[in-house]
Amino acid sequence: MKNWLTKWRLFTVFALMTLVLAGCGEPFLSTLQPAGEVADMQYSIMILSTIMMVVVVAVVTIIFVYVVVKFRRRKGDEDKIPEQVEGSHKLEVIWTVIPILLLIVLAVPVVAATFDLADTRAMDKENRKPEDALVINVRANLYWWEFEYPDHGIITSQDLVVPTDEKVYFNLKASDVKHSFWIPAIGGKMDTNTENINKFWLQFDSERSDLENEDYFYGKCAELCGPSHALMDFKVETLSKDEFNSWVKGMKEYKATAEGDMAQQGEQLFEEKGCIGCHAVNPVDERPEQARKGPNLATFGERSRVAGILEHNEENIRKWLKDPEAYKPGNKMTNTYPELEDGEVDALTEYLKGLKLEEK
Ligand code: HEC
Ligand SMILES: [Cu+2]
Repeated sequence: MKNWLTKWRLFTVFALMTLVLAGCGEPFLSTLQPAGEVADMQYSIMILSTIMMVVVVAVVTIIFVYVVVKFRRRKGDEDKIPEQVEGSHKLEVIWTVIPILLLIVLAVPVVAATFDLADTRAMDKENRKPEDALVINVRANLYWWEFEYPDHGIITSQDLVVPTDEKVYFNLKASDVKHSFWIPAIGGKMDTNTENINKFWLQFDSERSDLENEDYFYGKCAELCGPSHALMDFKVETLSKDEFNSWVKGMKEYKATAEGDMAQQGEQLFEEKGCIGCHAVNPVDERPEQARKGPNLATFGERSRVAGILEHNEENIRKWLKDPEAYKPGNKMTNTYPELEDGEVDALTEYLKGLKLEEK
């Protein structure tokens, strides 16, 4: 009876694991469906090492079964001792050389790829021009992301916008605790630290960026950083070079506006309630980064998510402003402003919804 129970318990665990793993594999979020040069490289190394592991396991299993069958104790032969191979020179050499060969086969592409991925000379070049190599400074914060385009003097939050089919170079750092920057379908990940800047590059493939159901690739924080770590998501929007250039132009000229009474009331509240102390509403923000305590809200009206996670609609904006703690425990906005009346929430929501790049 007990035996039977244990067996079924194990079965249930495996069945559940299969179910959970079946949730992986969305193209906008999967290492197994690479959509860029870096992800391709990492994927092929994964495949190579998996094949090698499977071959090793298979060969060892076959030898094991063969030995068990061949050398089993037979009736009548109970006292017979088979030939002893301890210290056999030949065998020792064989099983030392094979792993060495396997390691070499694995090491050569891994080391080559490592150097390739770490090659950020283009971004450090003296007199680098923005056309040669696009550089983006990523700053990870509890629990939001900031993307600064130093060549263009603009800042975005939560939504990373990149051109396709070219190398994009990243300076990575964190402003509070260690986080990790990861776009599963594109490559990575790399830690963002508080005490130094890590650098790497990624490339976003135009063809494979044509996602069927999602408009965006998903980015994640891959280093446990606090209660809302799992909610520290960002989106990646991929644009052709031309589209990207006109986006940059639009962002440089962008000025937050409030149209209509309600939105203007919201704009006023945004200052009175101290929101402006943490949130800029324009992409050109020359304050030092310590002063940028919350996500830049420029173009917030056209984001696909509120706070990186909630679907972007009026109701969710209201809910977030009323009680951010309910959606992202431990976030740095909770309790930093007086409680808002319903009318105030309405006005603020109207103002935020109107922060758009379009039709400007
Ligand atoms: C002490 C600084 C601070 C103040 C004051 C503050 N916020 Fe925030 N806000 C933040 C932080 C930090 C986040 C990011 C939370 C997260 O995602 O973990 C945030 C997130 C948001 C978001 C979601 C942003 C996004 O990118 O999706 C909105 C909208 C927002 N705040 C509006 C407001 C409004 C309106 C006020 C004023 C009533 C306000 N905030 C006051 C720090 C602040
Ligand atoms: Cu994090």
